[in-house]
Amino acid sequence: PGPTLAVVGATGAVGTVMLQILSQHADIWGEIRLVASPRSAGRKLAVRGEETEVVALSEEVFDGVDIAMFDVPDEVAAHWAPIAAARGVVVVDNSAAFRMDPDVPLVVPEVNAHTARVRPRGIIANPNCTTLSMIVALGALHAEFGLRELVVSSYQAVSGAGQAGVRTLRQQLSLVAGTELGTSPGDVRRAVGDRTGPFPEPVALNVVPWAGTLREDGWSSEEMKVRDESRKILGLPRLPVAVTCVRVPVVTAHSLTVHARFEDEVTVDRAREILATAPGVVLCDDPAAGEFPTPADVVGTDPTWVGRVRRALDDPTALELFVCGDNLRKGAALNTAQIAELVAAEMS
Ligand code: 2RA
Repeated sequence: PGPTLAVVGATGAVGTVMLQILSQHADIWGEIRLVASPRSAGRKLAVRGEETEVVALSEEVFDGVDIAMFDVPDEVAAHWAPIAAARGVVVVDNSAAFRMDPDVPLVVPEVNAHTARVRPRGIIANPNCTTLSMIVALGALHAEFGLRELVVSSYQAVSGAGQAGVRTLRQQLSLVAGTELGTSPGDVRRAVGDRTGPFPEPVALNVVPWAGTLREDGWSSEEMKVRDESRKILGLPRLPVAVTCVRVPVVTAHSLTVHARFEDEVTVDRAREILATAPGVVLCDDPAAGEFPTPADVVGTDPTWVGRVRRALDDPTALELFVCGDNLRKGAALNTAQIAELVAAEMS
């Protein structure tokens, strides 16, 4: 039999997609153990077509496990990932707890798979979904052109904030649907009241220029993650990166506008060739035919979709792109599963 896998956080928004992916990918696993908080223990979930009972997180749950995929809050991962690693488990962690630890590789298989082999703490980190929604395309362009600077704005779906984010948008949409709201200052806010869930402002009929928590000098934690993680994944520790993160009323699939400046002059033709052939990327770029990626079409798919490829009007070394990716698939569960599969291949 193949290696034993534990899915820790199996009942959450990302955990649910992880189970779908495990049922869709080649079945390389022996036992798959589903683990969650004591509150969810005893539930039965389908994986690989079998009903599997969820067990409560404990030290013993890791006995005999080879690889564990964690999708739990940062503080839970910070506590439990080292416990699992100490029991010989290779942990692939989707929280922010270890991403910037120099002894923990931050892995995107299409970009830096080789870094997954060196993991002194027995932990491999999975990047944040916003970074992941663009980095496969950027990694491909960087390999050819040499990235020198990034300026990015995100358009982030509410499922990035978990099931509570999705519930909040749906409830707010039901409050504003069929009304004339959105025509005078504050009318949406009054209709939504305190039902803003994990967001600081109403997200229905709105955009909210905020994701995460407040960091120094007005930056958000989400913006710092995109900067720090992009630098680490691309191996460019001093890359200038400017990010603004924005929440939009989309259920799933993050989008980003990207201004990327490279070492030398670039051509759109060569950029399009690179993007059209890069593993994990789909070029969808025919504005004359009304073709560009949008979250509504990209949701539920695996690749990073790229459109609107243009050379900057005032800088022949820079490209403008619109990038879209499913934040629960490549942005979280899929990348985690791909890393787990890399590690499993080492064991076979
Ligand atoms: C969000 N990227 O979209 C975050 C989740 N890690 O809120």
